[in-house]
Order: sequence, then C-alpha cells, then structure tokens
Amino acid sequence: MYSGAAAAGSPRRDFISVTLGPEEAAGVGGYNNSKAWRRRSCWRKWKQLSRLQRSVILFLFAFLAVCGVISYTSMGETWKSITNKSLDDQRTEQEIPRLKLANPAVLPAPQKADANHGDYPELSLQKPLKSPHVRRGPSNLQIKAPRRDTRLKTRHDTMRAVEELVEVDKVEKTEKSIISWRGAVIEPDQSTEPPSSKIMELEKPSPVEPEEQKEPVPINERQLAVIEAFRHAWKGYKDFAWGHDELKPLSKSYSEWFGLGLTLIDALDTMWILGLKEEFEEARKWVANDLVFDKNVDVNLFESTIRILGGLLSTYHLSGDSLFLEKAKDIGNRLMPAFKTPSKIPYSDVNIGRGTAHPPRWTSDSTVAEVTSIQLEFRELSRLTGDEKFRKAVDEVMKHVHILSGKNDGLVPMFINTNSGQFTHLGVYTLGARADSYYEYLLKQWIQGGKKENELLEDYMRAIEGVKKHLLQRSEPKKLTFVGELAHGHFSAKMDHLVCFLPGTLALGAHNGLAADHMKLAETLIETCYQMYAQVETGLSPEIVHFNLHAQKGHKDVEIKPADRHNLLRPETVESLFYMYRFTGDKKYQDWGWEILQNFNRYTRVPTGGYTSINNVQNPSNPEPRDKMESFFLGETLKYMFLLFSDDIDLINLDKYVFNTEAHPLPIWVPA
Ligand code: DMJ
Repeated sequence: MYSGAAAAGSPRRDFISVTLGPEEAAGVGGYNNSKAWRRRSCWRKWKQLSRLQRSVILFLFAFLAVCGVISYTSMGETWKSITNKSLDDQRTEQEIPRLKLANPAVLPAPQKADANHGDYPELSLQKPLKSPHVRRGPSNLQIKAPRRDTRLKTRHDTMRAVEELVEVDKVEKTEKSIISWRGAVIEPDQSTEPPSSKIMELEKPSPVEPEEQKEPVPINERQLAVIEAFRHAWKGYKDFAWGHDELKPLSKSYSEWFGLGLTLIDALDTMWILGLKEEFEEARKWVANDLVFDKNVDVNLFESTIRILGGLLSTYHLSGDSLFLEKAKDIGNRLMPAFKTPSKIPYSDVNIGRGTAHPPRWTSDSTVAEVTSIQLEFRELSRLTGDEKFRKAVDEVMKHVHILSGKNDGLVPMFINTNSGQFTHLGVYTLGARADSYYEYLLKQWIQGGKKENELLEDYMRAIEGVKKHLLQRSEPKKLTFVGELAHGHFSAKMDHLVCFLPGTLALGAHNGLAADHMKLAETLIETCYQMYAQVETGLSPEIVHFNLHAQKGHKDVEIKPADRHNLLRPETVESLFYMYRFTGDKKYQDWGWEILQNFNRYTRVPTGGYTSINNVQNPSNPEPRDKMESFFLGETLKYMFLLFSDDIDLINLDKYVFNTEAHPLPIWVPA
C-alpha cells in the first residue's frame, strides 16, 4: 500500500518487501484473480526458489514432456488403425452388394446359407456341448450353450424325423416282407412304387389282413405231385406264352382271347396256396409292370369277372398286397358299362378301353349263368372300396331274376333278354352250360353275406327241389344218380361235365346247415362224376356224357358221342371231390382225385412244358391233343387237387372263405 514518507524529503525509491498472507493475496476485502496478477505471483515464487529446486522442477517437466510425446505416438497408431478399420468396414458393406449382383448365379444365396447353418449346426459344434469343460466355463459361454442346445434340438428333431421316415420305410418293408407263404417270407419288388406313395399307402388303413401265418402243415407226396404238375404247366406258359392268355403247348406258342394275361392272373392265388414263392413274385412283377386294362378290346363280362376280377381280389386277400386291389378296382370300373341296358340285365361284352358294351352280334340275349355269376366278385369289390355301385348293379340282377316268371320249380331257362329283361328260349332246363353257376351263386352269395339274404336261400332251396323233381334219374347197369336235362317236357339223359360242380355245392350247403338230404345227394352225384372218368378208356371224363337208362348187354352207364369226347382239363369233379373230402374225411375222394391227376399226367402232359386239352378221351394210344391249356387248369383244377390232398382244414378254411366259380377264394363277410 502507499505511505506519508514520500511527501517529506528525498526522491530515492526504496521497495519494502512485504510478505502477504493468503488473505492479502486474495485481496481481502476484494477478489483479484487476473492472469497478470497470477503470472507475476508465480514468477516471484520461481525467483524465490533455489537453483537446485529450479533444476529439479525443470527436469521433471522435461521428463513428463518426453513421456507425453511417446504416448502420443502410440495412441496415434491405435487411433489410425481404428479409423482405418472403420473405413474398411464401411467399404466392405458397400462392396458386398455389388459382388452379389455381379455373380447372382454362382454365389449361394446368403440368407439360405445362413438359414441352413442355423438349422443344421456343424457337427463340430456338438462336441464342446457334450464336454463338461464347456459347462464349467465362463458364464457367457454358459449363456450361449442353451442356444446351441436349441440348435441341436432342431437338428435332433430333423434327424428324428428322418429316422422316423426311415423307420416307416423299414416298417413298410417289413409289412410287405411278412407277406406269409404259410411259413415262408416274400420280399416284393421295391422298385415298383415311388417312396411317397409308399408313405401315403401306410397312412391308409389296410382293409384286409393277409392270411394268418401259421405253422405250415407238412406237404404230402400227392401235394408234391400237384406242385410238380403246376411247375411243369407253368414252365410251358413261361417259356412260350408269358403274358398272353393261353399256352399252346404243342406249337410252343399262345392264343389270345382278351389279351390280358388270363392264365397268369388266374394262376396267382394257386401259386400262393401251393407256396410257389418265386413264381408268384415273377408274376406279380408282370401284374405291376405290364398288366394294362386301358385297351381297345372286347371282353366277356362273365369270364373276365370270374377269372380276372375274382383272381385279383382273392390274391389281394391272401397276400395283403394292395397292387391287386388297385388292379381289381380298375377292371371292375371298366366292366361297369355292361350294366347300362334298358333292363339292367348286363350285356355279355364290354370294350374295356372305350367304355362301351354290347350283346353278341346275333342276339340281344345274355346267358342266365353269365349275368347271375358275377355277384360274389362285384359285391366284394364294393365292400373293399366302399363304392356301392358295384353291388347295386349285381344285386339288381338277382332281385330281378328272383321275381321273374318262366322258371320251373326254381329251375331257370338258359337265356335272358337285355332289352325286355325276360327269360327267352323257355322250356329248356339244365344244370350244365349256360345255367350252372346260377345255382352255385345262389348258395354262395347267401354264405358270403352271412346267411341273411333269404331270397337267395329260397331260390336255391327251390331250385334243388326242382332238380330232384325234374332232372334226377338213375343209370343202368350201375344205377348211378345223374342230373339230366329237360326240354319242353322231355327228359334227356345228357349230363355235361360242368354239372359236376353240384355235389360240391350241395355238400357246402349241407355244411352250412341246409337239409341233410343235400349231403346224401352230393354223395351219390360225386360217385357218378367219378364214374364219368373211371368208365372211360383214358380215365378222363369227356365234356358230355349220355347215361344209359336201360340195361343193355356189354354197355356201361356212360355213353359218349363223337362230338363230346374231348376233355378241356376242367375242374368240376376235382372241385367236388375237394368239398366231399373236407366235409367227410373219406379218403376215397382223395384216391379218386389221385387217379385223375395221374391220368392227366399220362394223357395230357406235354414233355416240353404245359398240359393240353385232348379231343378223344376214348383213345389212350392217341388222345388227339388239341394244343391248348385253358387258364382254369392252373386257376382251378390243380388248386382243387392240392386242396383235396391236404389234411389242413385251415388251408382256405371253408368257414372263412367262399370260392367263386373260378376257384378264387373270397372272404365270407361274417365268418361262421
Ligand atoms: C370255369 O371258367 C368256371 O368254372 C365256370 O364256372 C365254368 N367253366 C370253367 C371251368 O370248366
């Protein structure tokens, strides 16, 4: 501060150093914090320091400055790299889209790749997850682990789904391969159906169970002989007629009727029953790959129903293989146009490719047997498919015939008109050709439907009474009971071999609770049928016989006209022998059948394969082979032979199955 001495005397400027306390410095009574004041104050302090103190301070400042420069350089590098990285990142983000656009067809779609990666983590990811080390890891890894688990679960699920599909396929293979051969196993051709359809097929409940697998009953010598005969016949068919309708064994060729592999289809269930696995498999392949119904061809409704539809349905039931049901549906649908007639009595012929039907060229009639012996098959087709149209069409025929006038004590004429629906050619009654299976199917439909359809039973019972009343006679000298014919009130002692279905049918009726005298009649009639073989030079029956009604010296019961002495390898007698043996256990029926088989082998067997129809059963030295093996020889005759020689009543149990007229077993809907 300024004082009074300066006012008294000398002009010399003496400064008195005054040390100011903080209050002073702070300007007690007033705050002074100017930069100039602070600078002056620091300088004063610096001056007050010793030289050593100043040196130490300067050294420290210098050291700090050097450290600062070094750390600046290092920070700069770091910063530079961070800055560059960020620039690079920016550039990459901008450039990738351009690359994607430049190579759209080559580069995988990134999103898809990512998605895949998400769904299917690499296998290497699974290992650490299993390792406890990872479980024990830092918390951040443990947080990630559930995400990996999720991925793994996704993959696991996918794998499981794949495994399930594989299992489905395995199950299906197993299901198919457990197709029973009464003990053996079939492995069907897997290549015939695409995998997707296989899976679809599994989703559908199978409407049938294949035949139960049981301990096979040992096959006896006679059955082996039938198998040998079948194989011989099959060899001829395979070598010279494969896929065609009939074998011509002598000319080593074939004949066509419908061009649908008739013999092969007719023989399918026989091969099954005989246990011929390889042959069956080969035939199945043909059905799968070569059997085509979309053909511009006229087929006979009756013949194609009993042989093809019947054969496919029974094979389906025995094997459980849906291929046969599919084929049955196909042919069944293609035959339906036959029922489009004014009377709903079906036409005899159908073009299965065009879907048109017509009667034979010379008439608008159909035969009664033909229109009334297709019911077992179409009814079964309805049951399997759930499509009522098949059953309705054939039931309508039966209802119509049931109330139709023109019968004679239940016996029907042979023809029916498709326009008027009336019987024609009245007054002629037979149990042979053109009427035979009408009677057979009355009984068998009644059995098939669980014995509830009374009209069928009534018609059957009445007809048998008609047979007894009008058609039965006894021959001389052996007094054989036979079934003749009635034409306009005149009895004829003519009996077709076809009538020999009747003993078996009567026995079947008796087995199902019908009159006991039906069985008696069956026993007498089968004896007659056997004599139709036994009294002939070759031991084989002719197509038609005439019985002697009057004893004449040197004459047998059976007379044969030159026009009737052929044998077509027909089954009816063997068929009835089978029923008779099943229901009585009398071995004589097997012995009679054995004789017949031996005579077929003796006179109809063709060394190079196959059997042939013959023209003359009366000439053992020259039976005059006809060069034709009918499909029913494999479909019926050999099948009934095999069953006749079997002691296994479960080999086509007659309380579970009913044979159609071509020997194709179909299930009884309500088994006894
Ligand atoms: C077969 O087609 C059938 O048995 C039909 O009922 C009659 N004809 C032959 C066999 O002889």
